[in-house]
Amino acid sequence: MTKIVCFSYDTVKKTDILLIRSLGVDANSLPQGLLYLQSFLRKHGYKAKIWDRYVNRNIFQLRKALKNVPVVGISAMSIQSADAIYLSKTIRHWYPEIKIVLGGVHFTALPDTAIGIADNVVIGEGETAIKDYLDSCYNLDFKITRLPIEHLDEIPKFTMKDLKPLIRTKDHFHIIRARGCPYRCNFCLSKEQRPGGLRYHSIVYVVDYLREVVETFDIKSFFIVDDIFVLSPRRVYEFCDAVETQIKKKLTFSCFTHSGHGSLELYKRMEEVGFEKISMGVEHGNDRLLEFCGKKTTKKVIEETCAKMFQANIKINLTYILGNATETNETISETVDFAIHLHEKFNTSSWFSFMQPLPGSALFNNATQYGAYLNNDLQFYSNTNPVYLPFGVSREHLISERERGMKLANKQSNTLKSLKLLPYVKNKIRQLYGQINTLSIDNELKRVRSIVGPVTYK
Ligand code: B12
Ligand code: SF4
Repeated sequence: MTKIVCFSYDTVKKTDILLIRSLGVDANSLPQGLLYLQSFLRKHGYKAKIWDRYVNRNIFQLRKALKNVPVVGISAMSIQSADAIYLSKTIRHWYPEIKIVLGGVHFTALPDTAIGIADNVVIGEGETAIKDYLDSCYNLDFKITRLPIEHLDEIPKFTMKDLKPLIRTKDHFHIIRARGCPYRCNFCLSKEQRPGGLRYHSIVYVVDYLREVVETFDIKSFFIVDDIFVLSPRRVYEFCDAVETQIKKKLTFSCFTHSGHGSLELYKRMEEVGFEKISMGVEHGNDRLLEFCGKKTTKKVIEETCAKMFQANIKINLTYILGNATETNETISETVDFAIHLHEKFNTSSWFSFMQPLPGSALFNNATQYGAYLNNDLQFYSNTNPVYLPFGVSREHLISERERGMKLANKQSNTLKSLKLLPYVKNKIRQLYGQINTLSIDNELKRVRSIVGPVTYK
């Protein structure tokens, strides 16, 4: 398609679009989705800039940055949706002529909620959609859906210049090797939400990018945030070989696995090249619930997978969900007991979340069939506040069992603590820094909430 010039100043090369990541709870992450859009747009001749609200929350500076920008793209997960609504309305008020496009997992799940606050909404992966939107001079139907990009390497690597202002920590720098997951857990994105299937970047693409990040920012600790990194053993070996031969510095990695995937040899090989911690969603300590929620695994398989990682000398971080549909007080206790058992056997660390029926998940559509909302305001969804209660479970039991789990499934002996004094102190300093940062995010979120009011769709 020929590119139509929408603005007379196009030739001077001003910003074609400002991409904003909205604010929610903090996770020290990078706005990867927006970085992908920026790179893809650059390849097609457009200049996109990123405004990350986690980096800069100053609303007056944002107003200034928007001068002469024709289009704004705002990205949100559900916990960031209040901020996205606030930004849309505020920008519309400041600059009625600016086109506003909403995107990201929240608006993909609930596109109709963009009506009245934005000009357009992009459903699903946004690279081709946003390019077509700019190509058309903002003249597409309200809801824009395009096929996901099949070959991920078609999106150029993020440049170091783009990354520089967005890096807030050198710890666990996020990278992506693949998109997609073959499982369909009832609390995660449903099939309709991600039609693209499993796709990988080539090894050359990933390792070149890794090397550039290491050399430019002296970053040595990486978190590969693919849904399940170990799905294809061949690709994991390929990654390990490439890191070993092509990167001169000693790096550390963490990633997600899924029970039943990865042999002992594979985990040993991963440990050799620097994988020091692997996270796995266990979710439930009851086989019926593991089947019901879509994890397609059993307690036995989970334990076997932990045993392999433990033998390979990799630290194991396990996450659990309390309060899924069809749970009872007994199954909640079984989950906590299972977590304590795995902790005692494999020294795992454990994190317990209360179930949150998130837009885009199967549970969001049928939650009230199995239980009741305690609070359906998306702004208050968090891992530590129960917002949903299955019919067979009491609130008190849910809360007290989480406390028991957090205490006993993370217990560390004093001798172990004192032996690891340095990492312990480092961790405390990091926590303190995190708390200060979170405080200022919390203040901005409080302000936004008081303006937007409740965000409820159920
Ligand atoms: C990696 C990951 C994380 C990482 C990093 C998160 C991050 N902010 O970068 C960590 C582990 C820190 C994390 C934490 C959380 N996560 Co998370 N996470 C993911 C995961 C597995 C991949 C995200 C990713 O990087 N995708 C790759 C990029 C390329 O995709 P993308 O961001 O969606 O962007 C594309 C499109 O959405 C679109 N797009 C996005 N924005 C825009 C904007 C415009 C204008 C346009 C046009 C297009 C567009 O185009 C992009 C490119 O194609 C997803 C599941 C998934 N597969 O998506 C869950 C997921 C996004 N996480 C989820 C949740 C709930 C959380 C937490 C709230 C969990 C918790 N309770 O603590 C926290 C929140 C942290 C935070 N404040 O960011 C949910 C969100 C559900 C929802 N309805 O909001 C998901 C979908 C998983 C699930 N449960 O279903 N997460
Ligand atoms: S929870 Fe994990 S395994 Fe389940 S669908 Fe989501 S990413 Fe896949």
